[in-house]
Amino acid sequence: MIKTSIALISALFLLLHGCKDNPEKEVMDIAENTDEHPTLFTLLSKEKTNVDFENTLKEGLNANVLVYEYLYNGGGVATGDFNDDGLQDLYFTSNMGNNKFYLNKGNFKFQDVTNIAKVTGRKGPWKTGVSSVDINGDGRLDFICVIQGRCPKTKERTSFS
Ligand SMILES: [Ca+2]
Ligand SMILES: [Ca+2]
Repeated sequence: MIKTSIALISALFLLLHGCKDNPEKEVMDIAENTDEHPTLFTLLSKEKTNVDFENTLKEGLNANVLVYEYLYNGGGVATGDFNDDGLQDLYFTSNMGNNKFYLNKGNFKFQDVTNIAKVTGRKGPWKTGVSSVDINGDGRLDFICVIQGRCPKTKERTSFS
């Protein structure tokens, strides 16, 4: 009986502290950097960085957690100096939309070069992640995207660097 009561009280405590009224408020609290609560990271706006990538999911009959349990696992991000200028660039995968590739221009400014580099990824779902590696051993960094689900044999391996 005592173990059950302790478990219920613990569950109630976790439930109450796990629920927040306003998740955006929490993000803003984390971003506030004060002398009393110094932060390691600073939230930068898309207006400052030009990074406007969003992994937007559109739920439907064939896209919901009952059909696909990994629906909310998210996309991926890879960093690396893909153009050998000494600055870390960014590549984001979107589960349902177009991937985005940003070249670092310095001072936290990025340029969207997705269409120039022709690296939007395949049309439609389901792009799950990305990693940076010199996959072909030519000494230049590549990024490799992961797609989950069925696709034609001819589309199984597509690389770009
Ligand atoms: Ca770079
Ligand atoms: Ca390479």
